[in-house]
Amino acid sequence: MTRPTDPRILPSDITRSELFLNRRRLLELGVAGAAFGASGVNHLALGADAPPPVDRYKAPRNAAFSVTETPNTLEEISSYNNFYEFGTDKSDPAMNARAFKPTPWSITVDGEAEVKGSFTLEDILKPQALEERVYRMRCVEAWSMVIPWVGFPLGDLIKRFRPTSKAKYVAFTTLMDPKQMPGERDRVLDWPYVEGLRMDEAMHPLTLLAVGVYGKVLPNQNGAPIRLVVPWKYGFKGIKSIVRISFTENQPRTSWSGAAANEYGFYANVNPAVDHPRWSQATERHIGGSSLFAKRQPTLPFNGYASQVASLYTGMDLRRYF
Ligand SMILES: Nc1nc2c(c(=O)[nH]1)N[C@H]1C(S)=C(S)[C@@H](COP(=O)(O)O)O[C@H]1N2
Ligand SMILES: [Mo]
Repeated sequence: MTRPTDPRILPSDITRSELFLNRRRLLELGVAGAAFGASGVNHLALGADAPPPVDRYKAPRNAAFSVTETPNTLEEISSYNNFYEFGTDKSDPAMNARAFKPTPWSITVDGEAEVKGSFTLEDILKPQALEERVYRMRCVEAWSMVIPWVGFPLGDLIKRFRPTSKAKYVAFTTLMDPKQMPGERDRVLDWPYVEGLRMDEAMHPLTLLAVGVYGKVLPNQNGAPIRLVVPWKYGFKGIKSIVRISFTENQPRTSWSGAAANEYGFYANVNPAVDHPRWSQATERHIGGSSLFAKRQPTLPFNGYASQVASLYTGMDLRRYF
């Protein structure tokens, strides 16, 4: 993994401008506000003047790790986001992440591991076979979506770094760059955004590093170029735009527990029986469709993934470790 990067494989070589149609041109073409051509991407949902995402990550669906519910549209997935680095409203990331540059990208690996250093995204991706997985996603704010991610199991990457026996947790850090991430100029969170998993959670085959959605590169607002997806946990565990992975002996600090420890625990397993201090977690609002008349649906323990993950927490009091 420490070999020099082969410049021939740089995805940054794909000129986004070739695919770029600015808003004025769209207006001239009379298609502003309409679905974006054959790709089905709504250009405006992605943020006016944002280049449409590139079809770089077409990958076969892993049916064994996919739910059968209908996925949300790319428009929904890319226009209703939480990414405080780009603002605190759900519509802010799509607008404010337009100019964000997710290439070139590298990730620093440090802590309790034999293989450490700085690795380009290409180094990281080269040996990994990508697959599509349709996952149920659930935010602590009691809304949900179904998303066809493209990525690979985090555990496969972790093995390449050969964590030592002292590594009990894996910590993740988002890019700190207030020039590109205007939200980092406001002290709403203690930047940079950090998250962590216990090693067995990180190694679980459901835990994904995602680089795409619907076969396209991740829209910036969804955490380009690489983000974590942990489908049995509240969305805030799914840290975006990762620049550091650290193997630690002690439970790492996490941004949301740092901001409000009584509201956002380290474990954050989706649990309809444990209410958020300010609202119920028993039901959820599914984003999309005709949400005007949409009924709230019951929230499932571990977001429906209990048969796969409940055993990770045997013997733990999940009311205490929420
Ligand atoms: N760096 C970073 N990662 C983040 C967040 C954030 O504000 N900053 N928000 C989290 C929350 S609360 C949710 S619900 C999910 C939303 O992911 P999505 O916008 O791709 O649906 O991202 C998570 N990852
Ligand atoms: Mo969230």
